[in-house]
Amino acid sequence: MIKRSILSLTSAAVLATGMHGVAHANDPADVVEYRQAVFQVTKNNFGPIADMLKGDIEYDQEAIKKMASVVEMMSTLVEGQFPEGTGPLETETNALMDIWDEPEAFGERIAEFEQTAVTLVEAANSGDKRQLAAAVKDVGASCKACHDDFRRDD
Ligand code: ASC
Repeated sequence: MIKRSILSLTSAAVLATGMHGVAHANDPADVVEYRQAVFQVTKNNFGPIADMLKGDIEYDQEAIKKMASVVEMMSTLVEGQFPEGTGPLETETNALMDIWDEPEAFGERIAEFEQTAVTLVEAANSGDKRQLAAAVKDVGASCKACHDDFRRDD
């Protein structure tokens, strides 16, 4: 009896998750919300590393390692978050049409972000401040290059 309730609870949860998945795939606003959240988490974890290097906030090696690994994880979530139908013609977004007009160039920018983020993790784990500063510069340049070409200026 108890087993059966657990089973039906599980199927309810699976069903709910599945339904959410379908909604996510079909509703451009949900896709935009998700990708903006990814970039928000990226910013909230990348910014403090730069601030610590500048001495604006207290340097914390363990926090840096954690934040760098979050940035790296976020970088792996960008690919696939700009499907057809989620551009400025279809929904409210700062993403420029160039993303869909120049998918190869956009793909290269995403790949750059992923690569520089891996370098950031390596630098964070090394504990070498100069290596970290170089990696932060490269990640920042990758953010900026993509924003310059593919994000609407506010
Ligand atoms: C950040 C942040 C960005 C990038 C970009 C780099 O900290 O929020 O969008 O760095 O400004 O030029």
